[in-house]
Amino acid sequence: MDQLLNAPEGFRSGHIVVLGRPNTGKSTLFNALVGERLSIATDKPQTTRKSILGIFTTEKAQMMFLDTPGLLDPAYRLHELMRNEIDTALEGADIILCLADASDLDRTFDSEVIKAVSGHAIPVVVALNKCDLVPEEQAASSLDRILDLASPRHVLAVSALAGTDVIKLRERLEETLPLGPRFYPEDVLTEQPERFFCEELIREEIFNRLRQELPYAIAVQVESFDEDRKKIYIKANVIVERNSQKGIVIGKGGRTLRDIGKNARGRIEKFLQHPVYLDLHVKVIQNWRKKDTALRNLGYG
Ligand SMILES: Nc1nc2c(ncn2[C@@H]2O[C@H](COP(=O)(O)OP(=O)(O)OP(=O)(O)O)[C@@H](O)[C@H]2O)c(=O)[nH]1
Ligand SMILES: [Mg+2]
Repeated sequence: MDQLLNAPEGFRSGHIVVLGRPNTGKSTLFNALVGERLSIATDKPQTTRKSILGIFTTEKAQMMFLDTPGLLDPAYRLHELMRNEIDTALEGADIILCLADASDLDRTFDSEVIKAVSGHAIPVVVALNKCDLVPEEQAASSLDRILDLASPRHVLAVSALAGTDVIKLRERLEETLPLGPRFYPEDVLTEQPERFFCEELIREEIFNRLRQELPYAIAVQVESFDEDRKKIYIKANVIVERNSQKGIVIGKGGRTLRDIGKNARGRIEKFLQHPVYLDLHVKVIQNWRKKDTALRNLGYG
């Protein structure tokens, strides 16, 4: 953000922080609002670990969306760092876009979420997501309850997955932004480097493929990214916490790792719009989720 770019009078801009409990559909909605699949989304809670910037620019406004990890009570150091990501994002927020899950309102719009969105001087917009999963009357009474509990500036029912009322929500956010300059050229979508997205696409593949606790014990680190070849050469390590997990990730005869690599390569090629050679390895770093140095080396915190 070196220079502010020319913008017409009346232009609006600002940071919109997407906040909510794990698995409420924040990343799915973030992608729909930005119009690009920048953030990985899976059916498992705690998919997002770092906040991700996604920029949507119109003639009238520049919306800088920040996807964040799910709000949870930290159980180990990685969780604390995830919590810090939310707090840091909130420090620079112009609007809080809070997500509740229409099919699980009590859990996703509980006292802690209400506390997290209360007491800010900035507007709060609540989106009741996953409305495709509940009858219309239920969604309507949930909207009333949200208004009763937290009196946000706006409350809207949406379905991020089906795309229902996502544009309406984006228009509402646009109107709610403060007047401000254009911070980024209009073709800029994000700030994170390509490596980061490669790591995330591999991690998404692992989340989708592996069961139970294993996805949570995994991190992905791109060790080298060489564009000076016919195919982009990417060497990436899948980090696990214990030797026994290494065997599961590799699978019988290396099959699981091969399948993860094959699918991830396809996704990365689509993302980079270029052929890729993906060199995937599995590495053990004992208890990396609990150790500051390991977490730092893996890009967390
Ligand atoms: N039926 C339905 N499912 C949805 C909707 N939005 C998201 N989902 C699903 O909900 C699950 C979680 O979505 P994510 O976008 O990863 O949720 P998240 O809030 O980012 O989750 P964390 O990053 O783990 O906090 C995925 O399986 C999505 O496909 C929706 O509007 N309707
Ligand atoms: Mg997410």
